[in-house]
Amino acid sequence: MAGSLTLVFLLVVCFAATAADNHHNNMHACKNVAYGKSAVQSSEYNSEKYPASNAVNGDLTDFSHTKKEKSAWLRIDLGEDHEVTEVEVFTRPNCCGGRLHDVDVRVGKTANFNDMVLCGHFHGPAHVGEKFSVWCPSETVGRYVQIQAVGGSETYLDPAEVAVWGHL
Ligand SMILES: [Ca+2]
Repeated sequence: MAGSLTLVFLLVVCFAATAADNHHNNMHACKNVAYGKSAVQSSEYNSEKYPASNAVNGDLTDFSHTKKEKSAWLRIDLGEDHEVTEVEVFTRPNCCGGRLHDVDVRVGKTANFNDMVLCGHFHGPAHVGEKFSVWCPSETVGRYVQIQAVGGSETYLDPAEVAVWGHL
């Protein structure tokens, strides 16, 4: 429930940002452009139960899940370039929020993490049921969004959902 309320709140923020952009004649709707898109992750803990697509299905009660490894990552393919404003990463509702720490969020026109624009870094750790947000530099455009652990230690990456707020 708390997660759903959070999503609604940030929709409002997103629309406010859209209104502020109107002086640029940017009338495109701001929306979660990751929803229902394809996603891949660095490894599969259980590809049937916890596929990468669970992170972009709009359901905060299920999650994607990598194996425990260094530099675990999740990459979303938005299908085409989007101007990305903000990325939100939601932890699982009932467990393991503390696994989410020392994470970079990047957006790029190619799937090469090192060539992507850094939108933000989350030091963490998060708490169960929490989410964190990063705001991309203005006019960040890309097709791929990647969440990657950069702390150097082995960790699972198991977010409940990743919302990417942007424009076409
Ligand atoms: Ca989900």
